[in-house]
Amino acid sequence: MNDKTALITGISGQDGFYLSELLLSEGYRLHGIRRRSGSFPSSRVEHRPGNHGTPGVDVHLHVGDLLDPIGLRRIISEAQPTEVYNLAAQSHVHASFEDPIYTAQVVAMGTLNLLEALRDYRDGTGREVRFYQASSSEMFGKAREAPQNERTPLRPRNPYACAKVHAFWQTVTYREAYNLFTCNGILYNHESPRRGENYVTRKITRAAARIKLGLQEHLYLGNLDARRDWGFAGDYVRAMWLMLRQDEPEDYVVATGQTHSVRELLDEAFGLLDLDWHDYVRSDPRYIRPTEPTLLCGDASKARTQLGWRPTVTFAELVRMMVEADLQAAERDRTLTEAGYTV
Ligand code: NAP
Ligand code: G4F
Repeated sequence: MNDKTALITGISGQDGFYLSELLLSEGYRLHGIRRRSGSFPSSRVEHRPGNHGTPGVDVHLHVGDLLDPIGLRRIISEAQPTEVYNLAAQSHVHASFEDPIYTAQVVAMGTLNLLEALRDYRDGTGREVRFYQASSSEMFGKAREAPQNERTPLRPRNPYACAKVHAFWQTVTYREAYNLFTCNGILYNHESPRRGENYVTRKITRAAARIKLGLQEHLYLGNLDARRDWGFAGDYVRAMWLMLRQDEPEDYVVATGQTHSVRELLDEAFGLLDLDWHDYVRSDPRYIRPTEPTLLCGDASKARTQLGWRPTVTFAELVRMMVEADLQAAERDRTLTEAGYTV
């Protein structure tokens, strides 16, 4: 058996994509869990490497769900992973206000289902497994200090963050109580051309490109004063992997340490296309959240010192990368539209 075998939950998401690329380049045998989809092939995994038996690409996709503990056990015993990356989540903060119970089930109980399955697997087989938990800066919520680090108290401000806090402490508990190698990566916002279209960065870069090409007239947004510490997803998955390379399991903050507002993001994205966003952006109260975090800005000194990790992509480079990708996608859409297709 290859001694580098990883299992990724949430492989169809943004981070699942970049982590798969990294692990494959590091020679891993890769297993991923994807949810059953009504449509076939599921559009979010159809393009993933190895899904069609690409020669030399060692990826096995399993249909499963964090809410199905029996299925998780079956997948783990089939995959025999040496590392597990738990990326699966209902990851949209605003959606968590509308679906708090579902969010808690997937994010909190789903993580516990996985940890329990891993504990039994390790105890039953004697095989050690290293575990990464996708924790979030949202756990700091109403932080009284900025920037935040690994010692900053957790003060979650929304159902998603509360569920992530539960998963965070279970991850610590399984490390301390059961001697499992478990790490929390407390990651700040990270984005890419693979970001879901309903997160603010991608919503803006996609709209700017479509407005430029005449495919869209307006962009409806919520709080333009919100600030985030935005980095590039490709950089952040490397930190996940590095955490599981250490001698001892620990928790790490991963961030750029710089924040920008949604307004600055609009300036940057629309500016690249010689557009003035004030002409197109409209306010929609439906996108305003009942609560927002105070100021999420991360101090990644520990990751820098212990993991040797640092971000390589600046905010301006990230926005450019996303606008360019969305412009290409919009050009494809325009071609299809002109040929009479509905996109
Ligand atoms: P994402 O694009 O929303 O991906 C989430 C993944 O979870 C998708 O593959 C989704 O599958 C899967 N999933 C959802 N519910 C599931 C369930 N019940 N069982 C199995 N799989 C399920 O999120 P991301 O941006 O890649 O983030 C990865 C992880 O990091 C998430 O846990 C997120 O909360 C956390 N995080 C993200 C950031 C960030 O800025 N991106 C920052 C901090 C923490 P479908 O394709 O079927 O929907
Ligand atoms: O892009 P967002 O939806 O990301 P948010 O809420 O920060 O959450 C993301 O990052 C977290 C890490 O800190 C992850 F844990 C989480 O899974 C997710 O990946 O919103 C960013 C900001 C918010 O303050 C929001 O109020 O943008 C503001 N915003 C303004 N108008 C909007 C909009 N956000 C969205 N999604 N859509 C809007 O129209």
